[in-house]
Amino acid sequence: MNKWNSQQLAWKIRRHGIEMTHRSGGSHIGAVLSVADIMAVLYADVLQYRPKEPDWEERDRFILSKGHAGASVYAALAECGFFDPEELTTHDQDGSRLSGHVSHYLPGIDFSTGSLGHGLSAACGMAYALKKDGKPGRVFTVLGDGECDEGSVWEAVLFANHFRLNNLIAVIDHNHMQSLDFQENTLEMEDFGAKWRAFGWHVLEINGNEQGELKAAFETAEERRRETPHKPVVIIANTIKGCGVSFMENDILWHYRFPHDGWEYDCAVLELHQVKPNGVEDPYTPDGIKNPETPTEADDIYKDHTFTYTWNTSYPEQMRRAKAASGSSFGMWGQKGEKEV
Ligand SMILES: Cc1ncc(C[n+]2csc(CCOP(=O)(O)OP(=O)(O)O)c2C)c(N)n1
Ligand SMILES: [Mg+2]
Repeated sequence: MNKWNSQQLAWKIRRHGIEMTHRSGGSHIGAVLSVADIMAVLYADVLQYRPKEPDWEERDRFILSKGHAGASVYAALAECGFFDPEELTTHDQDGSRLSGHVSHYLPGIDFSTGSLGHGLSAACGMAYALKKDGKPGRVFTVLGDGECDEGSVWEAVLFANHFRLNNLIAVIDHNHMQSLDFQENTLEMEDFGAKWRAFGWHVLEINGNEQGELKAAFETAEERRRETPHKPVVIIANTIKGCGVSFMENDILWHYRFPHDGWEYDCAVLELHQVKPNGVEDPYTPDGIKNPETPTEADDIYKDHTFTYTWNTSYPEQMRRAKAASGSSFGMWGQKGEKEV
């Protein structure tokens, strides 16, 4: 049905994400890389849609509530046939439909996002209306973990339970980081799963950069919502911010910084080329990078850029916990040597 399998699509999302932020000087590449596997599994394996008929009544609805990662949904939509992937190069530029945060001017986007804390509420409204009208579509939304600091998220969590919205599936991109620091240094959320459970939701906790785990979780979510038709489902997907480019992983610098000309862009592209799945072409640098620049000792790489580092003595422990929770470590692509199709 789909042109790409989820491994191929995740790679495409990452490669487009690097290019789009590189060209536009736009932010949030760390957030795009962390959510890439979630988006790929959704668009390759889970969501029901018709790219040439984006308003198809029976489609599943999707809202990327962490709208600052707009590049990820744009790349997924373009690669799945909603619009020409060439348009991705206009990302975040004057006059483009592809604004830095998600815009409903694009086919396949049902709701604009970027101001955090609204996607789940909108998803609740859609799920409620579909249920009330006896329509088949499901509603999926992806939130950031830092986004869950917003009070409106928890109002929506209550609402979904009260109205028994079992056609609603939320995914949290739990990368343990927000814009300036680790989540637990900003606003403590643990035990995150227990909070959702206490609000009446089915909770599944997985590694959100492992596509096998993601696929299994979406299947379980489908079973759960049929078995217990009174509960919404949340998948807490533990991820790594920046996943797929070793020097961006778990480094908060890459929330706002874009890959600059020189070693930042060259090394990011090279790393992606090392794990390019069969059957996928790189539309920007098909042969990789000839004579790539590499970082020197003086370059700002593998240093800590979190806000609280200077005073927070528990930092190394937090780092260890974040990595353990996502079941991975720095440079995971290189270590896993994945080349699946
Ligand atoms: C209401 C609102 N406040 C602040 C921001 C600025 N902002 C953009 S991204 C971000 C951090 C979000 O962290 P998280 O939800 O964990 O997303 P991640 O980038 O880690 O995936 C913030 C505070 C915003 N977009 N909306
Ligand atoms: Mg986060």
